[in-house]
Amino acid sequence: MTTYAIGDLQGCQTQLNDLLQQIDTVAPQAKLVFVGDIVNRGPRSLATLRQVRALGARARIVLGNHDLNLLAVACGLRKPHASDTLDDIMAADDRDELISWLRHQPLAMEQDGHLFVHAGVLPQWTASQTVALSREVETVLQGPDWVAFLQKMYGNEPAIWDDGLQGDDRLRCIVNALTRIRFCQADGRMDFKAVEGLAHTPAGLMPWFKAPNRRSDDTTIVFGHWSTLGLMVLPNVIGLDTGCVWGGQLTAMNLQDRSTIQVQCPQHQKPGKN
Ligand SMILES: [Mn+2]
Repeated sequence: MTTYAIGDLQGCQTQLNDLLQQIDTVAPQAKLVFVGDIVNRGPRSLATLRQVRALGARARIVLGNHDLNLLAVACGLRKPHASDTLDDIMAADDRDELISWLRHQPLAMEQDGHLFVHAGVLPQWTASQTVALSREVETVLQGPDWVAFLQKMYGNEPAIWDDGLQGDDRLRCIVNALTRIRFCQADGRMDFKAVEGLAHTPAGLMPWFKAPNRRSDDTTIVFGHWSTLGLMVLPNVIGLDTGCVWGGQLTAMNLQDRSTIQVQCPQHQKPGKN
């Protein structure tokens, strides 16, 4: 069975439609995995979320930082950012069902020998450990205390992993790695300032997937989140955020032969935000 991994949608539902039609032409019934940031910044967050959910068992997703932001806005913890485009979801009849569905999605998952995350993986984690740590977050997010958890989720510390981390610090570190990381130090200490591509790598930092002795390097990791990186294809690393909301493309990759399908997108947001 063919599987296509699909980069950040960010509410670009017109392009999602185009892309799905093209996939159906070459591989009808192909399985789909979305690498997160389904919503926000683009023009059609509600329609995008509904469409991905309606794909049912054919599609799986991992949550991105914008998807978590939607959950925080939906439960009243955060005010929408000026460039957020979540109002149509907030006003939708099926809002509660959509939010509940989103809240029950994973932050990391393995399928067909690939590990899927929105942003990245810390060098201390194996692929299976990454999924187990993601489960710790999912258990809380899907449980009765999910609003209290979201309230404590935001913040940049602790920026470095330690197996002994506990409670909110532990969950925050896991969420930040899986949904926000781009660059880190050699020891895996996360940086949250640099948002440019590899040509602008700050001194002392490296992309998370180049960290030395990364314990997940025996597994191909598929991720999104980093539009300034563009399409990144290495033997064991596939970055798929090609910046559709910024006027780039929406990219799908066939994970069997690594062929791509891309849809060009109009620019909905000016670069400079993430
Ligand atoms: Mn993101």
